[in-house]
Amino acid sequence: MKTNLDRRKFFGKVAGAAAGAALLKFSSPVETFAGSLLPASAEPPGSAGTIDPVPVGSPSPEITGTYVIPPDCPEWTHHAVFYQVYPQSFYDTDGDGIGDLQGIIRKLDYIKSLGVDAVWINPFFVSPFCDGGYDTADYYRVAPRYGTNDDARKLFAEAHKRGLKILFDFVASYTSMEHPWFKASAQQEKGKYSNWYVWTDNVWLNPPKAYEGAFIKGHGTRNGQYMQNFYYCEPALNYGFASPDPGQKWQLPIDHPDVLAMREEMKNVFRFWMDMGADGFRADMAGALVKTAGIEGNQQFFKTHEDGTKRFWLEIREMIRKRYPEAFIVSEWSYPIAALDGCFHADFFHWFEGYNDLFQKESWRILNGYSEGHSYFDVEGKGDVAFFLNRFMGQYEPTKGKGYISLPLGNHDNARLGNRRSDDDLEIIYAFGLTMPGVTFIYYGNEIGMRQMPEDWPQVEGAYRPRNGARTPMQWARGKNLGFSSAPADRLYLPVDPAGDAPTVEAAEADPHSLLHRTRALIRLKHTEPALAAYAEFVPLYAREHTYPFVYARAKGKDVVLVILNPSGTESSADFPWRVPSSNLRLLAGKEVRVKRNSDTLTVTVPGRSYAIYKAT
Ligand SMILES: [Ca+2]
Repeated sequence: MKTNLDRRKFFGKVAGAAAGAALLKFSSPVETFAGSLLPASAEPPGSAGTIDPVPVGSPSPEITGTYVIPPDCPEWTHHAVFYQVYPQSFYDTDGDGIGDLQGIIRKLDYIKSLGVDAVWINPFFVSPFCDGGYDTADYYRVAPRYGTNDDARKLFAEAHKRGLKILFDFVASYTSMEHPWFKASAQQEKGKYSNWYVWTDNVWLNPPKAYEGAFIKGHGTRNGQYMQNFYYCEPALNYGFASPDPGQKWQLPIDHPDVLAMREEMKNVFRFWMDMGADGFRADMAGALVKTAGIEGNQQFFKTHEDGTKRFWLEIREMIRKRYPEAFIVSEWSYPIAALDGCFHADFFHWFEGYNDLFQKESWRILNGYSEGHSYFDVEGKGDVAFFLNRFMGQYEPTKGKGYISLPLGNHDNARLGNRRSDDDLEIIYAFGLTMPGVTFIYYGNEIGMRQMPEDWPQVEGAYRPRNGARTPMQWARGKNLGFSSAPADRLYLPVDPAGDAPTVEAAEADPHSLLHRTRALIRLKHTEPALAAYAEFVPLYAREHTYPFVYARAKGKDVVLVILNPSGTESSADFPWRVPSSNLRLLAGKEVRVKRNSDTLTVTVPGRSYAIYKAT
């Protein structure tokens, strides 16, 4: 098995240092990152990969206030909060039971009122919807159920009027099997599109074992087998093979002319939406372009930093630099070391087991049958934040100054965070998500505490559990379909939450203590506190195995913010070094905790299910 991971030394390395930034002082030892490719396994979406840990928890963490601003991240992203909209479930304006682009336009004022900077919209392109629209059948046209290209143009313009940016969903690694390119490639006759997808050259001979389970036999008139992504209906576009096997002639090199032609077409797709007014994109399965022996399924998200995959994104990034300098691109790669290496401005870091350890470790919470254990953010208080942090630091330290890591606050592939959690529990999670370094993404409805629907919920368009229970219609107000649509209830994309006390925007707006208002306050904090800039220093102060609370500092110059989180149900205390010149702590959010200062040590005693964000003044 081969590995393409460098053994790199990160100590004292400062890349692209911006004005005002001093040399970084690493207070926690990050010596080398040494990885190995994982054994091949076919895991379904929702499973997480292994990220090698790096030990953290230096005995004397230093808050220095030093930082490096990633040179290419536009100004507007430095304190940015994004709102994710799942278009089919957001707001339906024409009564067909499915959300639409006009619906998003209609709700832009609400989105703006949250205080967010930008919106990421899941795919809204022509599709047979075998996988909720990720299976694209025409990259250049809005799906009729969502509206028209003119609606998209209007959506971009209306968002811009309000100072909001819009990211589209760029699905570059596969298409729908209904895409005309794939239909042409499935024909016996050779043509322009024959090599645009990964096909073997013999239907009877199985591909090498490394690709077991990745190929579908017996489709079309072509003699061969095509490579799928997760679903059979999602054939992989052909970005070539990192090291083509000479014994397998069908494996094309990454610079094969047909591979290059396909890549050029994908760049046209990118320019098409950018020129229409989009402000960037989120890249689906960004690490999974170039194929590598031994990496299958979800494992393609991480542990892959094949030069060929990176090269494609580097070319996109170069176009952004030249043509769209205000744009922002974020990857679903979950391997920041590769994704932020000149390719993306930010990377979603959620397909790794440390993320599960935060929010969804319990099997009844993740609902994919692959996990068991305890989330750190759970009232039971049996979680382990050190497990998460060790893995986080292993990616964070070497990517400082290169781009932003995003730990999303829910998304369309995971169970809702509101899964047997109270609003108070969710607020602690959001306090964490909005004070960690990097940019924050909030999944629609989480700001009002929308709940995960039960396991027997209808499964539509490839949304098997837990996805189906997390994609239900946005809950706007009491009354018919909770204000989502005027269609009969049985025609809705998915049924709305039937609970009598299902949270709604209307009720949340009216209650000054609602989760919605508390979330807005936390979003505001991320914008106003210099030390909460995406690039500001992050210093874990107290993060012990199976212990609460979790305490860290953020700092930018003399601005220092102290974050204390205790999601467990019982009071807990911690002492940690605290060497900042200012003597007072002013509460910015949460509830006061007991704080005792003893020369260079701070002792905090934190009630159960509470948090505090302080500013050193
Ligand atoms: Ca509609």
